[in-house]
Amino acid sequence: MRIGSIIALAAFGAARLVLANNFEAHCRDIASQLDVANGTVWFSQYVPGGTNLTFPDYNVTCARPSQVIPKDICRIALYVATSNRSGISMETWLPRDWTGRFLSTGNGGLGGCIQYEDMAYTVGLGFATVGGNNGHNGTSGGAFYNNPDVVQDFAWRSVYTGVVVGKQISHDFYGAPHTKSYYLGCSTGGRQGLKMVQDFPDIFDGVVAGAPANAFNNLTSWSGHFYTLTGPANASTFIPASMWPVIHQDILNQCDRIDGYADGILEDPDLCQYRPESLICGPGNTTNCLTGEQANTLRQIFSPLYGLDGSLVYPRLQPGAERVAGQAILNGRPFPYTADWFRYAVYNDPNWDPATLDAADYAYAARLNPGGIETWKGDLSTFRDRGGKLLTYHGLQDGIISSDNSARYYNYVSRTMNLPSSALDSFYRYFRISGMEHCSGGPGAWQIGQSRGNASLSPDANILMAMVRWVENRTAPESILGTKFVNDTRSLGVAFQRAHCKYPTRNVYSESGDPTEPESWNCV
Ligand SMILES: *[C@@H]1O[C@H](CO)[C@@H](O)[C@H](O)[C@H]1NC(C)=O
Ligand SMILES: *[C@@H]1O[C@H](CO)[C@@H](O)[C@H](O)[C@H]1NC(C)=O
Ligand SMILES: *[C@@H]1O[C@H](CO)[C@@H](O)[C@H](O)[C@H]1NC(C)=O
Ligand SMILES: *[C@@H]1O[C@H](CO)[C@@H](O)[C@H](O)[C@H]1NC(C)=O
Ligand SMILES: *[C@@H]1O[C@H](CO)[C@@H](O)[C@H](O)[C@H]1NC(C)=O
Ligand SMILES: *[C@@H]1O[C@H](CO)[C@@H](O)[C@H](O)[C@H]1NC(C)=O
Ligand SMILES: *[C@@H]1O[C@H](CO)[C@@H](O)[C@H](O)[C@H]1NC(C)=O
Ligand SMILES: *[C@@H]1O[C@H](CO)[C@@H](O)[C@H](O)[C@H]1NC(C)=O
Ligand SMILES: *[C@@H]1O[C@H](CO)[C@@H](O)[C@H](O)[C@H]1NC(C)=O
Ligand SMILES: *[C@@H]1O[C@H](CO)[C@@H](O)[C@H](O)[C@H]1NC(C)=O
Ligand SMILES: CC(=O)N[C@H]1CO[C@H](CO)[C@@H](O)[C@@H]1O
Repeated sequence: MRIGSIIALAAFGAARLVLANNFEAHCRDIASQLDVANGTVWFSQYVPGGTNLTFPDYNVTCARPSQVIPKDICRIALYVATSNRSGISMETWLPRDWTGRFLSTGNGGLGGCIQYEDMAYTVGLGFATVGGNNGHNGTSGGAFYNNPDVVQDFAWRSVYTGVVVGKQISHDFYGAPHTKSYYLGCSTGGRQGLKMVQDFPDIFDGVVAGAPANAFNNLTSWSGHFYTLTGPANASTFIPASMWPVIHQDILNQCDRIDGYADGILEDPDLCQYRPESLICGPGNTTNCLTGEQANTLRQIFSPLYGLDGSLVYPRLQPGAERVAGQAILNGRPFPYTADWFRYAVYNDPNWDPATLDAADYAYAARLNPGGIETWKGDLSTFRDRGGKLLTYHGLQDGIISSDNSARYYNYVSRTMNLPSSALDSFYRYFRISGMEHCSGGPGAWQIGQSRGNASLSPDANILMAMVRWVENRTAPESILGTKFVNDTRSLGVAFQRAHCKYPTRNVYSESGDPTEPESWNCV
């Protein structure tokens, strides 16, 4: 291993010298020189740093019409067939200031969309970066209809193919193999990262998987079941949008002091057993309050979901996440990803009605497991044994994917591998990010370098650089320092910082000191 690394580093140094002078010409020529199995190279293009690239052919539902490129890169776009009826569009961005590192980005939702902003972030940090379209274009799941090969691309093959091809292109371009290989993704991107750790344990040295959509079929059942709880907006069980801020405040009233300090952020929502009956309207009162029936809806929303046989389908929505959930999954409309997944991947029936979703559907989808998408294997020993490192993180105010599922998976791996946290620590660490919504945003110190944004590049405060330090310098992160900027704008200054704890520890205020300072909190 060591000698291999030294040779790779030496080759990498030589390649840098050769490339330094003729980067542009080499980039122009590379398209015609590449030989990619099952691939068609569309073009290679030198893009100077600062360019605002536009993507006129890119599906409009992806809502990514342009991207500013931070550093000089060689951009290579291609198509790779994955079967006789499916394939991926992908891009490889190769920075002039290459660190020797390779990185794959992931996707989101049911898309269909190369995440150019993540590619820009990581080429800016010197990674040779790939991004793929997950086997189809756009945000809907319509492409799964009558085509299980597209489902397979979505479940694992797009990322896997992108990595195999991207590493080859990077090698061909720089004339040297990469030194270390990384992954960065959130949501569906988090699931894709875990899928690679589980099924292709030798393609990455370090995987950063945020808010992972694993247990995917069950997650999709859970997301869809809220519509069957709330009903449409005119149902007596429905909770109107105007009530979510009121409910959020009531939850804070009941639970915000559990961590020792009332700042609108629950450091451990697991400890919050919210009692919705406190909001039931008194006689003659109809404002900012709930009927008993609505309180029952709320009670069910904050309860785990069980199947026909009593087995757990998916954990509860965590209290604190209701403002985002109110907009995304509790809005009185069927959840679009659930509708698409069941229509096009599970039942292959465009007329399937999401209002009919029930426990028999949950069980059927979990058993069918289209494309092997569940991503719930608990034995990560192959990944561990070849030195792989896994960091997961999850916002504790995630109103789309319950963060309880990330703890559930961590504990499942612990039981499956028969390892306590002290042993998992050698290759797998999970950080709970208080006050963070789905992948980003929220009232907490949510900037942790998980994506483009304004977090520091210090490994103590940037989860990607923490991973690089872990893989390359063997220093594992004990906490992740999160930053909250005033109005989420860097130029307005830092509002506060908090060192997010490694699961299963949780943050508790020390009862003294400035609560905006990380030193005033302890992981216990
Ligand atoms: C990049 O170009 C697009 C399309 O012309 C434009 O809408 C966008 O504002 C530009 N971005 C920047 C940062 O200039
Ligand atoms: C190319 O595609 C064929 C058929 O889809 C497949 O059998 C083969 O494994 C692919 N080759 C590579 C290198 O992926
Ligand atoms: C595509 O390949 C499958 C086997 O993977 C085969 O059954 C099918 O006939 C092929 N379809 C076409 C159109 O070639
Ligand atoms: C996706 O879009 C690209 C253009 O950006 C196009 O070349 C490709 O054929 C499309 N793929 C599919 C599966 O429609
Ligand atoms: C763009 O994406 C939408 C939503 O996924 C899809 O319905 C449409 O067919 C796509 N358009 C093209 C040209 O691929
Ligand atoms: C809700 O509205 C739908 C039409 O949008 C109607 O069919 C249904 O009867 C209404 N239900 C109630 C309880 O008013
Ligand atoms: C109505 O009930 C809510 C929830 O208990 C309470 O906050 C509010 O003060 C009540 N309003 C009146 C006028 O009693
Ligand atoms: C998914 O739900 C089924 C019940 O529908 C359950 O038996 C199974 O254990 C669940 N799987 C996961 C990964 O949660
Ligand atoms: C690894 O350690 C060396 C020596 O202390 C240092 O120069 C380098 O920046 C470190 N790299 C990372 C990624 O932390
Ligand atoms: C932050 O945003 C709020 C609401 O938009 C605004 O009232 C406030 O002035 C902003 N603060 C600063 C320092 O810009
Ligand atoms: C200075 C600054 O605030 N820069 C960026 C912070 O991150 C957002 C995206 O998360 C960018 O839009 C800002 O330009």
